[in-house]
Amino acid sequence: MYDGILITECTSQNWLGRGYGVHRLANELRKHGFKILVLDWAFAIDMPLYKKILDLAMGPETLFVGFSTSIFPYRMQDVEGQEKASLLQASYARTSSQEFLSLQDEEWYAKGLPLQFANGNSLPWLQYIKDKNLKTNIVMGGSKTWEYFGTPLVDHYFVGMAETMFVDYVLSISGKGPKRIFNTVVDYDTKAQGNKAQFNYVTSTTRYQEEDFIQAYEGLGLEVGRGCRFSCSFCTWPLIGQKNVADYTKTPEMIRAELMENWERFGVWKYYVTDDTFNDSTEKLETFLAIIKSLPFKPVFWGFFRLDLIASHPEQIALIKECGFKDIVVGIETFNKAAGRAIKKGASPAKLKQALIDCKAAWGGDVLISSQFITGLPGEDTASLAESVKWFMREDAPIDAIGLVPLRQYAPDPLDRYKVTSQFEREADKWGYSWPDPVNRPWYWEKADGTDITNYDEAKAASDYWEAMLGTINRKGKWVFKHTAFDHGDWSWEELDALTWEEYENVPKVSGNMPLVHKQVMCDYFEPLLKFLREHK
Ligand code: B12
Ligand code: SF4
Repeated sequence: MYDGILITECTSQNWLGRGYGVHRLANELRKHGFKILVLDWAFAIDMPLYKKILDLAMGPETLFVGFSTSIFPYRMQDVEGQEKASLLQASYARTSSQEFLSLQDEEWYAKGLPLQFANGNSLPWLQYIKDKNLKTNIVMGGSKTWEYFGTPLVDHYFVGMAETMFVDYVLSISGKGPKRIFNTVVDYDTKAQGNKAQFNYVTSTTRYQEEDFIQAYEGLGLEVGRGCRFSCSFCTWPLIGQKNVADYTKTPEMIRAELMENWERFGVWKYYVTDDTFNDSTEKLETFLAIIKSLPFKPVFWGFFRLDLIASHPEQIALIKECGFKDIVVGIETFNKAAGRAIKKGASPAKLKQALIDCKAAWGGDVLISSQFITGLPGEDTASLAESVKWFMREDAPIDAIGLVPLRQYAPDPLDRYKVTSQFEREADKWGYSWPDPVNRPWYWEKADGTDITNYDEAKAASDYWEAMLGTINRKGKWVFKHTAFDHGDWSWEELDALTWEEYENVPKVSGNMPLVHKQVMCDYFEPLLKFLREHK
């Protein structure tokens, strides 16, 4: 029986990776002696499986069941009347996004917990918790929490990073710590920086349990630093504009220990790095490289990088490859000067293009580059978008995948004080944005900036059109993160690289093979977990 259960979705369109946020929280709670179960891959949890797990894991002492909304489907995404949640806005991995979206019509997927919750059918699921134990609290947290406000039977919503607030809460409800009153929406330390004696980020570490059934072929999360020193105008993350990013970079010893433990216990060698800007300083890359070189194995990484920083610090190009990054995302957003200035990414487009050319020339197929563009930014018209797309349509374009997404921003709402809004949302007048129907279509903005993209629908049509066109280019990159040991062993990068292109193309990838992914998580995770829970009841 567990003191607490945390349930999370992990987007499975691209690779098999765990939801890192709840494992973080579980680790912090375990320091206080709480017994916590984390349930990953919520998409595979249908009602019968959910009941089986709760029957085995819940008891009279269970203090809470928590749901992480971070990778839950978007609820308010150009869906008329919000009748049906959208899984993704779109994806930088454009070839998979349509296949992924089509899952909404697959019965087994539609019955899964995340889509049921997003479509407003969570009541029977939450009622089951209360029926088992009326005292068990139901909580929600994660980056989309505000979209789930008002869910029946939820006791509390946690906004932002929750290592301090959630631990305070569990200590309070368990009687192990000071009693305090918590509002329905808990948001008094959204950066988790308020009490260093209780939670010191730089020495925190994330360990996994036997009942996590971590497999060698998985990609685990790795947080090296937390917080971003930039403040892009469209960004809705709580930790932007941080002047003290160096204070929120983990110590080399902690990073090394986490990598070593996961290698020795589970054989894990793939990580998605959660830092929003991994290359915020060259020193950070050098320190990371020193850690990697000291390991007895060669891990590979996926991560986010700023292209303007690579352009102004070209020494980073060699370092990124040497560190073992195989798959990187650079958020370019636009090659339009006015739009670039508006979002506060004002580097010259010529410089950015040259940086991409230099990266591709240095990396070839060893480091694949994805990027995302945003349509509907101030000052950018369709002709400007067409020009950027034309540049990427060349067979030798220095990029491996490119996605376009319409600018996502919502009408002002009384609940805004509980969510992280973007600068565009806060200063909509300045940029010419308005929302004609804030109650029924809060995502639908209009824009008066003299360009021919005058509303959300036009921005969406433009992104769909150009994305489909870019999808016709045939690029020959081998994506190490998109693989899993479906009907073979855990292939190393070298084994994958040794395959001919034809062989590689015939290997099922995670994206587009959700029934196989489902089968695999049932076999490697849920079945052993049920057995474990039965044996430890
Ligand atoms: C890795 C990542 C991904 C991976 C996820 C892989 C995986 N298996 O998890 C992939 C590439 C698939 C992905 C996809 C997308 N992502 Co993303 N992603 C991230 C990223 C960089 C790291 C997430 C993470 O692990 N963070 C570290 C952990 C510790 O933080 P956390 O998850 O937020 O958890 C903390 C709190 O939220 C809270 N918490 C979380 N769960 C719970 C549950 C309870 C009960 C409680 C109390 C608290 C709580 O406590 C945790 C500890 O402090 C974040 C940015 C960031 N740095 O967080 C963006 C981010 C979450 N992504 C974002 C976006 C926009 C997307 C995409 C839409 C991109 C796209 N256009 O395709 C898709 C959407 C996917 C979806 N269905 O939602 C935005 C979300 C914006 C928003 N407000 O919703 C973020 C915040 C980036 C940003 N700067 O804007 N993403
Ligand atoms: S979009 Fe990325 S780089 Fe820009 S402020 Fe947000 S986290 Fe930082």
